[in-house]
Amino acid sequence: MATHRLLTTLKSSAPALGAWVTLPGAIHARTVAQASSHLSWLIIDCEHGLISLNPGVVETVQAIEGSSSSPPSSIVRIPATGISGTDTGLGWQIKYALDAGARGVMVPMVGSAEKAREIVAEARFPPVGRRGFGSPFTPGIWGVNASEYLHSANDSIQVWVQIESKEGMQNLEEIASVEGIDALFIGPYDLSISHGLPPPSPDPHPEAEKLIQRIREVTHKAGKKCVMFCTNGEQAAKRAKEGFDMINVIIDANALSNGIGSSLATAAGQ
Ligand code: 3PY
Ligand code: MG
Repeated sequence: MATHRLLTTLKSSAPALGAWVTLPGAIHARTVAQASSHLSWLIIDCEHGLISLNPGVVETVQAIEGSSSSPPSSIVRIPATGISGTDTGLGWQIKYALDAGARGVMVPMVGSAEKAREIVAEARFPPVGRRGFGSPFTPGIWGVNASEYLHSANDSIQVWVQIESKEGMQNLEEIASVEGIDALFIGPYDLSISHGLPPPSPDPHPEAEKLIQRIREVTHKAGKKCVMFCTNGEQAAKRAKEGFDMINVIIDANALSNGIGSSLATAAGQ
């Protein structure tokens, strides 16, 4: 099977650590990918980041894939949401991200099991789903031939749904039990504000924390992986001890401005 870094890490006992890529540009993505040997995955953020699905994702995935012999796996967060009753373009966006060579997709604000099933269908080839097969480029980005790609994509591609709304919390058990979903991803910012709570600053409000722990428990009970979004290494180390399987550690833009800011402050004697 065509494997990749995240799948290998998930087979070990250590949590798979990731980072967020919001800034466009192939060299930028490659620089992030090469920043740490601890990185198992990167989110290419087309929802709130500035990377376009076309052509931004193709360049970004290629830059990451070529960054080392065992590069972090590219997971594309598409702009369309999984809010119930909306037709937000999920289908073509998932197709485009996967045809660009991504190792997985993540959909924001998934609210129901029906939406989760729709996401699985768009991300998996028949007979599991309804993804079309046709890109002449995708197998080459993975370094396999077309037949190998077709036969390993369904098992190899990660499908993540974000739980970060009241609707998502109400339907949590049903969403967690949808076959073909690999992981539930907690977005603590949207989860907090959708419940009338202040956003994390940087740690979540105690009431939001209860929701976070409930998502982790329900996800694990359903036999799925749970992913937590953090914004610094200390938070991430704490979440690793709590048993999260995958943890986002940092956002590229914040790392850049914090690094420049703190060096300049030191130089200025502060
Ligand atoms: C959230 O916290 O809302 C997220 O989506 C994480 O980026
Ligand atoms: Mg969010």
